[in-house]
Amino acid sequence: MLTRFPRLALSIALVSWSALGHAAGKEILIGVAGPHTGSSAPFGLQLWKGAEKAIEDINKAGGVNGSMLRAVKADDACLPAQAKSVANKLVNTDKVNAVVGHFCSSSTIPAAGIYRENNVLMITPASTNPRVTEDENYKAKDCKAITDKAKQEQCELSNYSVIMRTCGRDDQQGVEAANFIVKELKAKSVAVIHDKDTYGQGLADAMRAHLKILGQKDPVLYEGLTRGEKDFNAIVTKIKAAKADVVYFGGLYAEAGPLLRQMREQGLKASFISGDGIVSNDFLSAAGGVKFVEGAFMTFGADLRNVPTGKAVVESFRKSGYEPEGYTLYSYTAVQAIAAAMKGTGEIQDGRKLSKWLVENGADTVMGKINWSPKGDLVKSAYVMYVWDKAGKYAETQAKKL
Ligand code: ABU
Repeated sequence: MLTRFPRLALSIALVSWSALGHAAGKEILIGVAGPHTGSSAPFGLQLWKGAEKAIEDINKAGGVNGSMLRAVKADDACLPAQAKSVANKLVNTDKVNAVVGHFCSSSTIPAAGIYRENNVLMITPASTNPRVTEDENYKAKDCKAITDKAKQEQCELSNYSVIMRTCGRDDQQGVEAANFIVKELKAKSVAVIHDKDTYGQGLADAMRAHLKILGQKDPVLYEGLTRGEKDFNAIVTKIKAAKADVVYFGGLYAEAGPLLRQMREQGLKASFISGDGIVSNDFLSAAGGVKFVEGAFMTFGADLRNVPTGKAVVESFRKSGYEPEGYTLYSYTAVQAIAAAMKGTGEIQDGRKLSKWLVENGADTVMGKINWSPKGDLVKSAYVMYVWDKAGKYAETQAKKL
Protein backbone atom coordinates (compact mmCIF):
# COMPACT_ATOMS: atom_id res chain seq x y z
CA MET A 1 0.00 0.00 0.00
CA LEU A 2 1.29 3.46 -0.92
CA THR A 3 1.94 5.89 1.88
CA ARG A 4 0.19 9.26 1.73
CA PHE A 5 3.25 11.13 0.40
CA PRO A 6 4.19 8.91 -2.56
CA ARG A 7 0.51 8.74 -3.55
CA LEU A 8 0.35 12.55 -3.63
CA ALA A 9 3.63 12.72 -5.55
CA LEU A 10 2.27 10.21 -8.07
CA SER A 11 -0.95 12.20 -8.57
CA ILE A 12 1.01 15.42 -9.09
CA ALA A 13 3.26 13.65 -11.62
CA LEU A 14 0.28 12.25 -13.52
CA VAL A 15 -1.52 15.60 -13.59
CA SER A 16 1.63 17.35 -14.88
CA TRP A 17 2.12 14.65 -17.51
CA SER A 18 -1.39 14.98 -18.84
CA ALA A 19 -1.36 18.78 -18.56
CA LEU A 20 1.60 18.77 -20.92
CA GLY A 21 -0.53 16.99 -23.48
CA HIS A 22 1.16 13.62 -23.02
CA ALA A 23 -0.77 10.61 -24.08
CA ALA A 24 0.53 7.95 -21.70
CA GLY A 25 -1.39 4.79 -22.50
CA LYS A 26 -3.97 6.61 -24.62
CA GLU A 27 -4.21 5.81 -28.32
CA ILE A 28 -3.06 8.44 -30.77
CA LEU A 29 -5.47 8.67 -33.67
CA ILE A 30 -4.25 9.54 -37.15
CA GLY A 31 -6.93 10.35 -39.72
CA VAL A 32 -6.07 9.05 -43.18
CA ALA A 33 -8.20 11.07 -45.55
CA GLY A 34 -8.42 10.57 -49.29
CA PRO A 35 -10.45 9.04 -52.10
CA HIS A 36 -11.13 5.54 -50.79
CA THR A 37 -14.00 5.16 -53.28
CA GLY A 38 -14.51 6.50 -56.80
CA SER A 39 -12.14 6.64 -59.75
CA SER A 40 -9.29 8.05 -57.66
CA ALA A 41 -9.49 5.21 -55.10
CA PRO A 42 -6.10 3.77 -56.25
CA PHE A 43 -4.53 6.97 -54.91
CA GLY A 44 -6.48 6.67 -51.65
CA LEU A 45 -5.07 3.16 -51.36
CA GLN A 46 -1.52 4.48 -51.82
CA LEU A 47 -2.09 6.95 -48.96
CA TRP A 48 -3.71 4.30 -46.78
CA LYS A 49 -1.02 1.66 -47.36
CA GLY A 50 1.78 4.12 -46.61
CA ALA A 51 0.16 5.43 -43.43
CA GLU A 52 -0.90 1.99 -42.23
CA LYS A 53 2.62 0.58 -42.63
CA ALA A 54 4.28 3.56 -40.94
CA ILE A 55 1.88 3.20 -38.01
CA GLU A 56 2.57 -0.53 -37.81
CA ASP A 57 6.36 0.08 -37.85
CA ILE A 58 6.19 2.89 -35.26
CA ASN A 59 4.01 0.79 -32.97
CA LYS A 60 6.39 -2.18 -33.30
CA ALA A 61 9.18 0.13 -32.16
CA GLY A 62 7.23 1.14 -29.03
CA GLY A 63 4.84 3.80 -30.31
CA VAL A 64 5.05 7.47 -29.42
CA ASN A 65 5.80 8.42 -25.82
CA GLY A 66 4.33 5.10 -24.69
CA SER A 67 1.15 5.40 -26.74
CA MET A 68 0.17 3.33 -29.75
CA LEU A 69 -0.98 4.95 -33.00
CA ARG A 70 -4.18 3.95 -34.81
CA ALA A 71 -5.33 4.95 -38.29
CA VAL A 72 -8.87 6.24 -38.88
CA LYS A 73 -9.91 5.98 -42.52
CA ALA A 74 -11.90 8.88 -44.00
CA ASP A 75 -13.26 8.75 -47.55
CA ASP A 76 -13.60 12.10 -49.34
CA ALA A 77 -14.01 10.47 -52.80
CA CYS A 78 -12.12 13.54 -54.12
CA LEU A 79 -15.33 15.56 -53.72
CA PRO A 80 -14.86 18.97 -52.04
CA ALA A 81 -18.15 18.92 -50.08
CA GLN A 82 -17.52 15.39 -48.86
CA ALA A 83 -13.96 16.39 -47.93
CA LYS A 84 -15.32 19.14 -45.64
CA SER A 85 -17.75 16.74 -44.09
CA VAL A 86 -15.12 14.06 -43.38
CA ALA A 87 -12.72 16.69 -42.02
CA ASN A 88 -15.44 17.80 -39.61
CA LYS A 89 -16.07 14.21 -38.59
CA LEU A 90 -12.38 13.46 -38.07
CA VAL A 91 -11.97 16.54 -35.88
CA ASN A 92 -15.25 16.61 -33.95
CA THR A 93 -16.45 13.01 -33.78
CA ASP A 94 -13.36 10.82 -34.13
CA LYS A 95 -11.24 13.44 -32.35
CA VAL A 96 -8.11 12.53 -34.28
CA ASN A 97 -4.79 13.95 -33.16
CA ALA A 98 -3.48 14.63 -36.68
CA VAL A 99 -4.38 13.91 -40.29
CA VAL A 100 -2.51 12.43 -43.24
CA GLY A 101 -4.19 13.54 -46.48
CA HIS A 102 -6.13 14.56 -48.39
CA PHE A 103 -5.21 13.58 -51.95
CA CYS A 104 -7.04 15.85 -54.42
CA SER A 105 -6.04 19.49 -53.96
CA SER A 106 -9.67 20.44 -54.60
CA SER A 107 -10.56 18.43 -51.48
CA THR A 108 -7.53 19.37 -49.41
CA ILE A 109 -8.10 23.12 -49.78
CA PRO A 110 -11.64 23.22 -48.27
CA ALA A 111 -10.77 20.58 -45.65
CA ALA A 112 -7.68 22.60 -44.63
CA GLY A 113 -9.96 25.40 -43.40
CA ILE A 114 -11.46 23.01 -40.85
CA TYR A 115 -8.07 21.77 -39.64
CA ARG A 116 -6.85 25.38 -39.33
CA GLU A 117 -9.90 26.40 -37.29
CA ASN A 118 -9.43 23.43 -34.97
CA ASN A 119 -5.62 23.59 -34.79
CA VAL A 120 -5.19 20.02 -36.07
CA LEU A 121 -1.98 19.18 -37.94
CA MET A 122 -2.66 17.94 -41.48
CA ILE A 123 0.13 16.69 -43.73
CA THR A 124 -0.77 15.92 -47.32
CA PRO A 125 1.51 13.50 -49.13
CA ALA A 126 0.08 14.36 -52.55
CA SER A 127 -1.83 17.65 -52.94
CA THR A 128 0.43 19.77 -55.10
CA ASN A 129 -1.65 22.86 -55.89
CA PRO A 130 0.13 25.98 -54.50
CA ARG A 131 -3.08 27.14 -52.76
CA VAL A 132 -2.92 24.19 -50.34
CA THR A 133 -0.30 26.02 -48.27
CA GLU A 134 -1.09 29.57 -49.38
CA ASP A 135 -3.63 30.59 -46.72
CA GLU A 136 -5.23 33.81 -47.99
CA ASN A 137 -6.02 34.87 -44.40
CA TYR A 138 -2.43 34.37 -43.27
CA LYS A 139 -0.49 37.41 -42.14
CA ALA A 140 2.73 36.93 -40.19
CA LYS A 141 2.57 38.69 -36.82
CA ASP A 142 5.41 40.48 -35.09
CA CYS A 143 5.18 39.25 -31.49
CA LYS A 144 8.33 40.81 -30.03
CA ALA A 145 6.54 43.70 -28.30
CA ILE A 146 4.16 41.42 -26.32
CA THR A 147 5.33 41.38 -22.70
CA ASP A 148 3.11 38.57 -21.34
CA LYS A 149 5.15 35.42 -22.00
CA ALA A 150 2.18 33.10 -22.57
CA LYS A 151 0.53 35.57 -24.96
CA GLN A 152 3.80 36.04 -26.81
CA GLU A 153 4.14 32.27 -27.19
CA GLN A 154 0.58 32.03 -28.57
CA CYS A 155 1.30 34.88 -30.97
CA GLU A 156 4.49 33.19 -32.20
CA LEU A 157 2.69 29.87 -32.62
CA SER A 158 0.04 31.52 -34.79
CA ASN A 159 2.76 32.18 -37.36
CA TYR A 160 3.05 28.44 -38.04
CA SER A 161 0.67 26.68 -40.36
CA VAL A 162 -0.95 23.37 -39.42
CA ILE A 163 -1.21 22.57 -43.13
CA MET A 164 1.93 20.92 -44.43
CA ARG A 165 2.98 18.61 -47.24
CA THR A 166 5.60 16.00 -48.03
CA CYS A 167 5.29 16.57 -51.80
CA GLY A 168 6.28 19.46 -54.05
CA ARG A 169 4.10 22.09 -55.70
CA ASP A 170 2.67 22.51 -59.18
CA ASP A 171 4.48 25.81 -59.68
CA GLN A 172 7.66 23.67 -59.64
CA GLN A 173 6.17 20.69 -61.46
CA GLY A 174 4.81 22.84 -64.31
CA VAL A 175 8.24 24.43 -64.80
CA GLU A 176 9.86 21.00 -65.09
CA ALA A 177 7.31 19.95 -67.73
CA ALA A 178 7.71 23.15 -69.75
CA ASN A 179 11.53 22.89 -69.67
CA PHE A 180 11.32 19.31 -70.92
CA ILE A 181 8.86 20.17 -73.68
CA VAL A 182 11.05 23.00 -74.97
CA LYS A 183 14.58 21.82 -74.25
CA GLU A 184 14.32 18.05 -74.69
CA LEU A 185 11.39 17.51 -77.02
CA LYS A 186 12.04 20.78 -78.88
CA ALA A 187 8.30 21.08 -79.43
CA LYS A 188 6.96 23.65 -81.89
CA SER A 189 3.25 23.32 -81.20
CA VAL A 190 1.81 22.27 -77.84
CA ALA A 191 -1.80 21.37 -77.08
CA VAL A 192 -2.74 21.86 -73.43
CA ILE A 193 -5.67 19.82 -72.13
CA HIS A 194 -6.88 19.86 -68.52
CA ASP A 195 -9.71 18.45 -66.42
CA LYS A 196 -11.03 21.82 -65.14
CA ASP A 197 -10.13 20.78 -61.59
CA THR A 198 -8.01 22.81 -59.15
CA TYR A 199 -5.04 20.50 -59.63
CA GLY A 200 -5.38 19.71 -63.35
CA GLN A 201 -6.10 23.21 -64.60
CA GLY A 202 -3.67 24.77 -62.13
CA LEU A 203 -0.88 22.52 -63.35
CA ALA A 204 -1.75 23.13 -67.01
CA ASP A 205 -1.70 26.89 -66.37
CA ALA A 206 1.65 26.72 -64.55
CA MET A 207 3.14 24.77 -67.45
CA ARG A 208 1.65 27.18 -70.03
CA ALA A 209 2.97 30.22 -68.13
CA HIS A 210 6.47 28.78 -68.12
CA LEU A 211 6.30 27.97 -71.84
CA LYS A 212 5.77 31.69 -72.34
CA ILE A 213 8.75 32.55 -70.13
CA LEU A 214 10.80 30.21 -72.32
CA GLY A 215 9.77 32.25 -75.35
CA GLN A 216 7.25 29.78 -76.81
CA LYS A 217 4.18 30.85 -78.70
CA ASP A 218 0.76 30.22 -77.12
CA PRO A 219 -0.50 26.62 -77.12
CA VAL A 220 -2.16 25.62 -80.40
CA LEU A 221 -5.07 24.36 -78.33
CA TYR A 222 -6.09 24.98 -74.71
CA GLU A 223 -9.14 22.96 -73.76
CA GLY A 224 -10.89 21.47 -70.72
CA LEU A 225 -12.48 18.04 -70.53
CA THR A 226 -14.81 16.72 -67.85
CA ARG A 227 -13.76 14.33 -65.09
CA GLY A 228 -15.71 11.08 -65.22
CA GLU A 229 -16.19 11.13 -69.00
CA LYS A 230 -14.52 8.50 -71.15
CA ASP A 231 -15.01 9.62 -74.75
CA PHE A 232 -12.55 12.34 -75.72
CA ASN A 233 -12.59 11.73 -79.47
CA ALA A 234 -13.94 15.21 -80.20
CA ILE A 235 -10.99 16.79 -78.34
CA VAL A 236 -8.55 14.43 -80.09
CA THR A 237 -9.95 15.56 -83.45
CA LYS A 238 -9.26 19.18 -82.43
CA ILE A 239 -5.70 18.28 -81.34
CA LYS A 240 -5.13 16.68 -84.75
CA ALA A 241 -6.51 19.70 -86.56
CA ALA A 242 -4.23 21.97 -84.50
CA LYS A 243 -1.21 19.87 -85.60
CA ALA A 244 0.17 19.59 -82.07
CA ASP A 245 3.48 17.78 -81.74
CA VAL A 246 3.13 17.59 -77.93
CA VAL A 247 -0.02 17.07 -75.87
CA TYR A 248 0.22 18.16 -72.24
CA PHE A 249 -2.52 16.91 -69.93
CA GLY A 250 -3.25 18.33 -66.47
CA GLY A 251 -5.43 15.83 -64.66
CA LEU A 252 -5.68 12.31 -63.27
CA TYR A 253 -5.05 8.85 -64.74
CA ALA A 254 -8.76 8.02 -65.13
CA GLU A 255 -9.11 10.61 -67.92
CA ALA A 256 -5.46 10.56 -69.09
CA GLY A 257 -5.76 6.85 -70.00
CA PRO A 258 -8.71 7.09 -72.43
CA LEU A 259 -7.42 10.41 -73.83
CA LEU A 260 -4.07 8.81 -74.69
CA ARG A 261 -5.71 5.68 -76.12
CA GLN A 262 -8.05 7.71 -78.33
CA MET A 263 -5.11 9.83 -79.52
CA ARG A 264 -3.28 6.71 -80.67
CA GLU A 265 -6.44 5.14 -82.12
CA GLN A 266 -6.91 8.26 -84.24
CA GLY A 267 -3.31 7.91 -85.44
CA LEU A 268 -1.93 10.88 -83.50
CA LYS A 269 1.78 10.39 -82.83
CA ALA A 270 2.30 13.54 -80.71
CA SER A 271 4.29 13.06 -77.48
CA PHE A 272 2.08 12.82 -74.41
CA ILE A 273 3.09 14.41 -71.11
CA SER A 274 1.22 14.63 -67.86
CA GLY A 275 1.93 15.23 -64.17
CA ASP A 276 1.83 13.26 -60.93
CA GLY A 277 -1.91 12.68 -61.34
CA ILE A 278 -1.11 9.60 -63.42
CA VAL A 279 1.37 8.01 -61.02
CA SER A 280 -0.56 4.81 -60.56
CA ASN A 281 -0.41 1.38 -62.15
CA ASP A 282 -4.12 1.89 -62.89
CA PHE A 283 -3.07 4.30 -65.66
CA LEU A 284 -2.35 1.16 -67.72
CA SER A 285 -5.82 -0.31 -67.41
CA ALA A 286 -7.45 3.09 -67.91
CA ALA A 287 -5.50 3.44 -71.17
CA GLY A 288 -6.26 -0.10 -72.30
CA GLY A 289 -2.80 -1.60 -72.01
CA VAL A 290 0.93 -1.13 -72.22
CA LYS A 291 0.95 -0.43 -75.97
CA PHE A 292 -0.89 2.82 -75.32
CA VAL A 293 1.10 4.08 -72.33
CA GLU A 294 4.56 3.18 -73.61
CA GLY A 295 6.51 6.38 -74.20
CA ALA A 296 4.17 8.60 -72.17
CA PHE A 297 6.07 11.12 -70.04
CA MET A 298 5.15 12.17 -66.52
CA THR A 299 6.56 14.54 -63.92
CA PHE A 300 6.62 13.34 -60.32
CA GLY A 301 8.78 13.88 -57.22
CA ALA A 302 11.68 11.56 -56.50
CA ASP A 303 10.77 7.88 -56.69
CA LEU A 304 11.25 7.10 -53.01
CA ARG A 305 11.57 3.39 -53.79
CA ASN A 306 15.09 4.25 -54.98
CA VAL A 307 16.14 6.39 -52.01
CA PRO A 308 18.59 4.48 -49.72
CA THR A 309 16.84 5.61 -46.50
CA GLY A 310 13.66 3.83 -47.61
CA LYS A 311 15.26 0.52 -48.64
CA ALA A 312 14.17 -1.58 -45.64
CA VAL A 313 10.59 -0.28 -45.80
CA VAL A 314 10.38 -0.95 -49.55
CA GLU A 315 11.65 -4.50 -49.04
CA SER A 316 9.15 -5.07 -46.26
CA PHE A 317 6.30 -3.79 -48.46
CA ARG A 318 7.39 -6.07 -51.31
CA LYS A 319 7.65 -9.07 -48.99
CA SER A 320 4.02 -8.48 -48.05
CA GLY A 321 3.08 -8.48 -51.75
CA TYR A 322 2.43 -4.74 -52.07
CA GLU A 323 4.42 -2.53 -54.45
CA PRO A 324 4.83 0.90 -52.77
CA GLU A 325 4.27 2.94 -55.93
CA GLY A 326 3.40 6.60 -56.33
CA TYR A 327 2.54 8.39 -53.13
CA THR A 328 2.74 5.37 -50.79
CA LEU A 329 6.10 6.35 -49.30
CA TYR A 330 5.18 10.05 -49.21
CA SER A 331 2.30 8.99 -46.97
CA TYR A 332 4.63 6.84 -44.86
CA THR A 333 6.81 9.96 -44.51
CA ALA A 334 3.88 12.07 -43.33
CA VAL A 335 3.19 9.66 -40.44
CA GLN A 336 6.88 9.59 -39.54
CA ALA A 337 6.89 13.39 -39.39
CA ILE A 338 3.79 13.50 -37.18
CA ALA A 339 5.31 10.91 -34.83
CA ALA A 340 8.63 12.77 -34.70
CA ALA A 341 6.88 16.02 -33.77
CA MET A 342 4.83 14.29 -31.06
CA LYS A 343 7.96 12.69 -29.63
CA GLY A 344 9.92 15.93 -29.85
CA THR A 345 7.28 18.08 -28.15
CA GLY A 346 5.61 15.55 -25.85
CA GLU A 347 2.44 17.06 -27.27
CA ILE A 348 -0.19 15.16 -29.25
CA GLN A 349 -2.97 17.64 -29.95
CA ASP A 350 -1.77 21.20 -30.50
CA GLY A 351 -1.23 21.32 -34.27
CA ARG A 352 0.72 24.58 -34.25
CA LYS A 353 3.14 23.30 -31.60
CA LEU A 354 3.69 20.22 -33.74
CA SER A 355 4.24 22.18 -36.95
CA LYS A 356 6.55 24.66 -35.18
CA TRP A 357 8.63 21.73 -33.97
CA LEU A 358 8.78 20.30 -37.52
CA VAL A 359 9.81 23.65 -38.99
CA GLU A 360 12.51 24.08 -36.36
CA ASN A 361 13.83 20.52 -36.33
CA GLY A 362 12.89 18.80 -39.58
CA ALA A 363 12.31 15.04 -39.52
CA ASP A 364 14.29 11.91 -40.37
CA THR A 365 12.14 9.88 -42.70
CA VAL A 366 12.23 7.35 -45.52
CA MET A 367 12.84 10.40 -47.74
CA GLY A 368 15.95 11.20 -45.68
CA LYS A 369 16.10 14.34 -43.53
CA ILE A 370 13.40 16.78 -44.63
CA ASN A 371 12.69 20.37 -43.62
CA TRP A 372 9.73 22.70 -44.00
CA SER A 373 9.13 26.42 -44.32
CA PRO A 374 6.75 27.98 -41.71
CA LYS A 375 4.15 27.94 -44.50
CA GLY A 376 4.32 24.13 -44.55
CA ASP A 377 6.10 23.56 -47.87
CA LEU A 378 9.19 21.41 -48.17
CA VAL A 379 12.32 23.55 -48.21
CA LYS A 380 13.84 21.22 -50.81
CA SER A 381 11.94 19.16 -53.34
CA ALA A 382 12.67 18.32 -56.93
CA TYR A 383 10.56 17.15 -59.83
CA VAL A 384 11.79 14.49 -62.15
CA MET A 385 10.69 13.47 -65.66
CA TYR A 386 9.62 9.84 -65.93
CA VAL A 387 8.72 7.75 -68.94
CA TRP A 388 6.38 4.76 -69.01
CA ASP A 389 8.13 1.79 -70.60
CA LYS A 390 7.12 -1.35 -72.47
CA ALA A 391 6.87 -3.29 -69.21
CA GLY A 392 4.19 -0.88 -68.04
CA LYS A 393 6.47 0.69 -65.41
CA TYR A 394 7.63 4.25 -64.99
CA ALA A 395 11.32 5.09 -64.67
CA GLU A 396 13.25 8.33 -64.36
CA THR A 397 14.50 9.77 -67.64
CA GLN A 398 17.16 11.60 -65.67
CA ALA A 399 18.26 11.16 -62.07
CA LYS A 400 17.88 14.14 -59.76
CA LYS A 401 18.85 14.28 -56.14
CA LEU A 402 16.29 15.40 -53.55
N1 ABU B 1 -0.90 16.01 -57.15
C1 ABU B 1 -1.54 14.88 -57.74
C2 ABU B 1 -3.01 15.00 -57.78
C3 ABU B 1 -3.59 15.35 -56.49
C4 ABU B 1 -3.91 16.82 -56.43
O1 ABU B 1 -3.02 17.62 -56.11
O2 ABU B 1 -5.07 17.18 -56.71
